[in-house]
Amino acid sequence: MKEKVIEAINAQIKAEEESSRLYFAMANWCDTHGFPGSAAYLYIHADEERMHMIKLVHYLNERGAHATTQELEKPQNNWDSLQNVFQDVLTHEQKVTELINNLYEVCMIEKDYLTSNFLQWYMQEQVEEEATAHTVLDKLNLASSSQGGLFHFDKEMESMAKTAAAAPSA
Ligand code: OFO
Repeated sequence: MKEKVIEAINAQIKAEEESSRLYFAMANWCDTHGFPGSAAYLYIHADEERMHMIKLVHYLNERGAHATTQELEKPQNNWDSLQNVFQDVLTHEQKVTELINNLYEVCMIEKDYLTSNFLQWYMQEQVEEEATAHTVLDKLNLASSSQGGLFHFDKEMESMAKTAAAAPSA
């Protein structure tokens, strides 16, 4: 594999692990602010990001390169409200989409068509994750305008967490 592609994938490995830790920190915040359903959903999201990281690690190693374990940024730990948490989820997913696009571009420049093919899975995943983050935020904005709305929103997040936990992992 070309060095530039290896470097770019290692950078994405770090980014996926940082995403996992950010969602983990958000889950902890929800857990301690009366939103157990949102916490359950975000704990699962944290696990999924870790799985995205591991998938990249295996890919690099299988192709004869070497995935590296890197120093990570400390994630944010406090938010002003549940709305801020889920707004940050959306903003973060949009940032990850940009990172995946940039990674794809490196592969195209380096003519690494196998890796660009491998990245299709991540691109599809980003489409789904951004769409889900938008839907969740819309629901939360609606819920926050009615009395008891946040309680019901949190219950809905609990059932989304159950569905996600039951889904086969990719
Ligand atoms: Fe939600 O992002 Fe990983 O890839």
